[in-house]
Amino acid sequence: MLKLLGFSSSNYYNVAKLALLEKGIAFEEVRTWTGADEEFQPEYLKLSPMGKVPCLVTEQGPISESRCIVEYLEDAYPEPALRPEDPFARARVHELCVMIDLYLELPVRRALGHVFAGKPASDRLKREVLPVLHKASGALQNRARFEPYLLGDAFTLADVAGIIHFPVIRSLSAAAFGEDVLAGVPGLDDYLTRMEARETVQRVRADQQEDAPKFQAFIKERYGLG
Ligand SMILES: N[C@@H](CCC(=O)N[C@@H](CS)C(=O)NCC(=O)O)C(=O)O
Repeated sequence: MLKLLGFSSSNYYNVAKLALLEKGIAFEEVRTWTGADEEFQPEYLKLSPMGKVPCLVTEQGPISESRCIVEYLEDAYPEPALRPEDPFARARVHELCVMIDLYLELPVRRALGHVFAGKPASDRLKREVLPVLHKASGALQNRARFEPYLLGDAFTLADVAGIIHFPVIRSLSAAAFGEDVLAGVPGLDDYLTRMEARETVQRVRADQQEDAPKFQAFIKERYGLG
């Protein structure tokens, strides 16, 4: 059986997990903390070379990077499909996923240390990150349709990315920069309310809640934060 390594407080872990749940693929969860380095579980680097979660362990070997994991799942378990058949529509799904990953989640993640430490972001970080987030919020408004899903009438990998990452982007940007950078996206609030009602998303959220105190204890012990 497939094994998914990581922890339920991680949004990237939850991207892979939500795709597995939506596709109805059996998998076992193996709680694995990050922080792989020379003193801390270096053996994990054999599974996930950058030391990150999630990691999916298949019969053929491990795969890291959430985007690569979900693309693998689409190729290896085509039904139900979370990508359109049409090449252009498929590229549009991929485009939105990449925009969410690279221009929203990754920049706002730079503020994570400040938020864990209970401090606002530095002026420099704000200057560097906020313009990127504003531009990406515009890009999202340019592409997203919310009819009823992010890119139209089918639930796709773009929804998997959106459902999991948008709430994190909103709360982190509000905490670090005093501004929810997605607040002005028309249709987003209703979309997220609809998506939170999905059974698969509720399972992800319940596990996330259960994991939260354990994750907090981990970062306190490992990094003295939280
Ligand atoms: N690009 C990676 C990002 C994964 C990631 O950053 N995961 C975090 C947890 S949410 C992590 O493992 N952080 C530990 C580290 O960066 O050393 C993906 O899409 O899987």
